[in-house]
Amino acid sequence: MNTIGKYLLSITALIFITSCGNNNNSNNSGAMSSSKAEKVYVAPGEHDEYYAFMSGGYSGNLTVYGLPSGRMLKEIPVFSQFPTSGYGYSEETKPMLNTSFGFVPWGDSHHPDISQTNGELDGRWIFINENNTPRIARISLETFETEEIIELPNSAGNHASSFVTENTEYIVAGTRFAVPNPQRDMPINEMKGQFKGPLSFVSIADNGRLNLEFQLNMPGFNYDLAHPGRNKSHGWFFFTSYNTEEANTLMEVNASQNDKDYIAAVNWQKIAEYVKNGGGEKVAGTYAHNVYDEKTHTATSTMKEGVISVNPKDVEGAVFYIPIPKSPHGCDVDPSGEYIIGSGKLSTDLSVYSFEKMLTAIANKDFVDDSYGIPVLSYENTIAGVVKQPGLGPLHTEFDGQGNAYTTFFISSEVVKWKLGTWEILDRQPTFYSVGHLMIPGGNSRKPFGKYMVALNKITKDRYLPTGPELEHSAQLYDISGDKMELLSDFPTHGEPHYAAGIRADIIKDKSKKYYELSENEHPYVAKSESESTVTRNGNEVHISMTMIRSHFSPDNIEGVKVGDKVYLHLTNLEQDFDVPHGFSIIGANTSEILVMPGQTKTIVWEPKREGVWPFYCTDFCSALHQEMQGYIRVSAANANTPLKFTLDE
Ligand code: K7E
Ligand code: CUA
Repeated sequence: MNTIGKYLLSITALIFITSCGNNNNSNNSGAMSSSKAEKVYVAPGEHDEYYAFMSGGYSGNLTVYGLPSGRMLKEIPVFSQFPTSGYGYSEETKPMLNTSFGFVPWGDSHHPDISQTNGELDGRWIFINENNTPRIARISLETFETEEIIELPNSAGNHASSFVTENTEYIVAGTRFAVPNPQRDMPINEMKGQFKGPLSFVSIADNGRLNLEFQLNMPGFNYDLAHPGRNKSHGWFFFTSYNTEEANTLMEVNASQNDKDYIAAVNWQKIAEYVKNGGGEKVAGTYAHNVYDEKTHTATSTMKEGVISVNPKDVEGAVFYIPIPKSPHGCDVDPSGEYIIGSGKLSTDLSVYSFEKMLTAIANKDFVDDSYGIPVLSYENTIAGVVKQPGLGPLHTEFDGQGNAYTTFFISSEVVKWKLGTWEILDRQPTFYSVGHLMIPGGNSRKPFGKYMVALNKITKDRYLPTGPELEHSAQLYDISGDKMELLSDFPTHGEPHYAAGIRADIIKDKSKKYYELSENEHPYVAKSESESTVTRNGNEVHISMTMIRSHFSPDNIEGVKVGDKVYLHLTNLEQDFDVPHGFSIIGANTSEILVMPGQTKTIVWEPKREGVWPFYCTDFCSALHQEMQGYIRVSAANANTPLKFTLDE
């Protein structure tokens, strides 16, 4: 949303300035503010009622907050190396960041979405997209660790994901940038009709395993956001697109020429059936599929080749376009599955489409046009209603399960509550400042928990103490249990949370893993007790299986390592107790420390460059004698014949 943001900022600087005025804290005094404080106060030792998972945007990660307190509970590394835990630095996790472009240490994550059963959040996994090097990740909500990352070939700018269908059958991913498919060397200004916009359909097995089933090779527009149908519209997916102009330069002007762009309505069940019956053709496409195994504590990366591509014209009755005014962004489906809300960023009104009317128009072959062979339905025959002049720059809509919708307006910097069916505006509340997405826990399911709403704001300005030119972004928590939305609190968020996913805490908290069973550890270099710790040499490779327990390493003195060796330190944390990690670091290592959870094994590589006696230590304050948790490795000259020796207390 950065680019959109800047664009809208530049064309509407005046409106923006007025909306970012100094009307903050207007109703925060006295008794009112103390009753608000009570609503967000979670006493020491007590737990929050909801988890909120915020995308990290350009941090590539996912952060976990408690609601209503706004306390940050954890940062989960997903697409970016994370020295705090060693993710992407340890030998076991480096494969997670492998791609067809090689090792990519960073990602841009926008939209988390929690798995569902029968349209309700089930709390098994959370998925999140990566925009820049198109990928989707699956994170376990038992371990809060990234377990799987699949790359999406032939796609560029995986923005319209990772939204899941109501039984977690599929995640779809759009391509934000139209690109040649297959990629090839060609003049950019010949893109019209030549570039494509493949939409990827990734299936999810019962054990969570992701599989790229097929890609729908759509015309070369930019597919921006998507949501699955639910309830009555289950089986369909809806994508907003922009740049139906197929412009390739000065997009802020040239991609805003047409009065209307399209929502693509895709009957994925029909296409899945078609593919199951042998439809589609296998086209080129190289992609990495990375899976983390909880037993070996190790990830493997497999490079895959080829993907089934479906031409939308080949599956009759599966793909349609619905006209939508002026550069749409958000595309949201209400809990009943009947209403599809498209937010034209430059439109003054909000268009709401009817799923039933769409089906009728399709049955009557009521088409007004076709675009590259895809039937275009009429606006008039699909529109359910229009929310008149709700605000400026609508982006995203969520639902409370009580028949109300909440839409964010970036330019007028507010959230507007309106009624589904009557389209009347019920309330509006300012946000500070320039809200992007909003999140109601479960807001993307059949059963939202309509108690809180979080506005995810782009600009922070004067809300907190200044911290130089860069301020963390800001979230605002609203109580939406009454007729009017009530702003309760602000809290800073890390990176750029575009979207977030919330869930009632009791659905997942009791399943949260406390430690890994040492007896189930199948890492090839595990040492399950101090007596199993070893040092072995194989040419110039030295493998050290070392244990950690409060408050020493075994072994803690090692000799016989030489300059030019490649030393693999395999660390096993012997603790079988909740929340007792140990860390490991050694001077001269060209990697981060690693943090090893109880029962887990992790490896760092150290290539000693100079002779000497080099210390290592535990990085996590684990006991009163944490500071004593240390040791030495003696490094001799490359041609020395110092015997290999390792001891703990001689
Ligand atoms: Cu609107 Cu990436 Cu969902 Cu940003 S996107 S706000
Ligand atoms: Cu182990 Cu500090």
